[in-house]
Amino acid sequence: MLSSLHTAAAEVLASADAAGTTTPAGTADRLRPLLAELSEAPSGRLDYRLAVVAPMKAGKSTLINAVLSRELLPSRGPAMTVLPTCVVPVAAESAREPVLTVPGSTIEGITALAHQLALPGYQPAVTTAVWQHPHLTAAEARLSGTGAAVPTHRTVGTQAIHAALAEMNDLLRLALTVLPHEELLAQLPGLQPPEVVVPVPWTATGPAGGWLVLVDTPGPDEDLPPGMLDRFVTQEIRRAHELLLVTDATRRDNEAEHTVTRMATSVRKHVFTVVNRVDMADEARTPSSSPSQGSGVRTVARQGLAAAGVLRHPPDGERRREASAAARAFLRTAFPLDWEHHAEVLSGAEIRNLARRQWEQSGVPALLDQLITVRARDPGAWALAHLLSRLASVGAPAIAVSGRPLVPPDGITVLASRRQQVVERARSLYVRSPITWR
Ligand SMILES: Nc1nc2c(ncn2[C@@H]2O[C@H](COP(=O)(O)OP(=O)(O)OP(=O)(O)O)[C@@H](O)[C@H]2O)c(=O)[nH]1
Ligand SMILES: [Mg+2]
Repeated sequence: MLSSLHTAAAEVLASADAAGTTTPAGTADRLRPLLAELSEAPSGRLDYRLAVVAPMKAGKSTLINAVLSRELLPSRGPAMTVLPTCVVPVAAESAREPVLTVPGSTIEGITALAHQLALPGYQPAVTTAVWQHPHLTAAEARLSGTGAAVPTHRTVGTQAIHAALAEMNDLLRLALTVLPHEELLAQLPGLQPPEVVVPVPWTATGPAGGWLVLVDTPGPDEDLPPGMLDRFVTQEIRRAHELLLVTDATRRDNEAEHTVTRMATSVRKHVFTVVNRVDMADEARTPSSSPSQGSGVRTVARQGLAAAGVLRHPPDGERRREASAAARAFLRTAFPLDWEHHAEVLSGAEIRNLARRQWEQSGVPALLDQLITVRARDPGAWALAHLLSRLASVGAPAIAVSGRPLVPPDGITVLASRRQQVVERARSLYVRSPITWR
């Protein structure tokens, strides 16, 4: 459907680049970045990217895990995420288990960093870094092993993916802490986000006709070499169609929150706001309305994740061991001081009822209802609407500019009319979607 638009856009650009010609101001600059998206579409994959951005430790990874109903992305008390990670939720029938794919360029980049870190000259710096950040001990141990620090291209299953992502992120964190700035700058641009396709209970979308991609990002305010993580975050903000800005209810109105909010709002994309960790903040510090960007919800991601773990397993399903591990993890979160007592006295049905209540109270269902499931129903349509609206701003049909030849003579008119044809077609294809086609 979009190939005719790509041809028209390429013709406008080719004419605009020809010597001595004039196009309406800014046309080429606005059109050029769209060309890649227009040519990607005929290959059948239209992504709608929703980037999750926040200061460090606001709970980005935990929130995505809660949405996925499984502990897939690594999270912990000390700083964790370095490399942005794409997550594609699909219908449970489309995939039995989550599958992680790491791009070849990322494997090469991380392998090169691992080899550098393993050089004897860096040993003292690595030892000091691990002494300061004991959670990196495992990454150091893998470096001295034989090639075990190298990520593999494909990994299947929640636990294996969790471990693989934790390894990759910790290795990168060690590299960011130890290696000189210039050497890192040479490797980092080659690191493309890994991608995990995950079965979830709340969508019927298979891997066809457009994918919703949730992008987990690092906290740009981390105490690492300046600019390193900003670069990843800025790139994902630029690539995203829409942003999910998470703020931490226990750390409101500080410099970190202002920085991330500025980064998110500077690009003029729709921002949906989540105030997370509301269980840890007193009401006085958490205004009931969300920050300035309009729509938003308040969440307790950790509670949502623990409850979802219980609810994901059918009460009489085959995976009993996993179900009882999920029940224990849930009770540990719900009753940190005496969870063992609750494990003894509560029946399976009582634990499920409690989990259902806590899931509802966690705010995660509200996030699903207000934002995520709406986008997941027709991600291709949302991506297309976004693309068409950006194309609409490229240039009005050309009018003569101070007597000089106008180029393309009618290229922009052709582009505009093809765009209109695509809009009409999309209107008839996606009649039930809440998108306003313009
Ligand atoms: N009490 C409470 N803890 C939470 C909540 N959400 C996340 N956490 C905990 O906060 C810690 C940090 O969560 P992460 O998901 O790693 O946060 P993040 O924003 O991804 O962190 P970085 O990737 O390091 O920037 C973990 O120990 C989570 O279990 C919440 O709503 N309430
Ligand atoms: Mg994280």
